[in-house]
Amino acid sequence: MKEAIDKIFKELGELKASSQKEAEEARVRFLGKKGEITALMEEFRTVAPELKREYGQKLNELKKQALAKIEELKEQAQEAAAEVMPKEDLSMPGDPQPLGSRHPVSIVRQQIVEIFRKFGYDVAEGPEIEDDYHVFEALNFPPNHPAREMQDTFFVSTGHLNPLLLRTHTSSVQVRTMETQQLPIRVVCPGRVFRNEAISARAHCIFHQVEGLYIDKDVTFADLKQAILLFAREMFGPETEIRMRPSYFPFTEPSAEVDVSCNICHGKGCNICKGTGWLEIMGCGMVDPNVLKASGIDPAQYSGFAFGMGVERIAMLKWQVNDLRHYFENDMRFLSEFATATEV
Ligand code: 2NM
Repeated sequence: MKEAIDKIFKELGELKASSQKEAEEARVRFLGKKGEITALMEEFRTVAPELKREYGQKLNELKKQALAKIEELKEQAQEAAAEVMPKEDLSMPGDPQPLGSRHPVSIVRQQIVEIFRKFGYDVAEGPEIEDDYHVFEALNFPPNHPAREMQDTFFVSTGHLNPLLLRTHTSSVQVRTMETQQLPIRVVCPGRVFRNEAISARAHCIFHQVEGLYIDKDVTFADLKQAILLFAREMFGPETEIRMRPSYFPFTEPSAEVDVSCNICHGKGCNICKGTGWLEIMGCGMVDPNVLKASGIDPAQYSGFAFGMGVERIAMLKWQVNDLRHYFENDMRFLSEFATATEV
């Protein structure tokens, strides 16, 4: 019996387990119902009385060591398993990654540009920080025109002849086009513009414009009217009619405001068109000879038309949004309304 006890002591010392399962197998082998130590405990009953004390102590010690060793092996196996097993449950579905969508202002700007591109217009962009010359001087704004005042324009630098400012319209890009491009010119200029205005349901200090310019020999007001009519029908539907009302801009003569027929009430009168049956969408006119001259184009040989529209305004009409501020607040509940409205 003594040898058997010593043999198990030795085996316990060398015992290893690479998994919980092996550790459990070792427990069964030594301490299970038919285990080696259990068998020795049985045998102990038959040991001669004078040896009982010595063997009893040894057996108790052996059992204690076996229990401790197996416990240790189980803990080691568990730690090793935790290291290779990720803590996350890989069978769980992934984190949702919601797709973004285009901003409604961006959708409408692209739609406007795309219509004119189809008509053969190029697209031009230019700087948002401009100089007085390209925003006002070259566009026939008289020196004391109110648009040049601090309360209308954001200035970047003042105190000299050609101050830097944030452009109040994208016409400055068209001046740069007239200065550099060969004639004839057909161009649309989309972009951000800045005006020092109090923010309200209908005005914002930052908004977006698309302006257009067409210069060639013998361009007439009839060409302007037809271009605007075709645009309006592409944008608002084939039934759309337009009307023009006389207006004034420093850079065009004659000038007009353009209305489209209200395609919500079809002239019956609704709260979108304020009962008039018409919606104002843009300004336009024949380019003033002074503007052509300033950019080196001979008004005796060439004539042209120009137009400008606010993208937010068109977007408000298109989607019947009654407050411009929705387009700047980036409230997800508003923006997600346009999640699928990306087609042009
Ligand atoms: C408008 C209305 C009328 C316009 C004029 C020019 C340029 F550069 F040719 F002189 N660009 N855009 C224009 C004309 C803009 O916006 C309401």
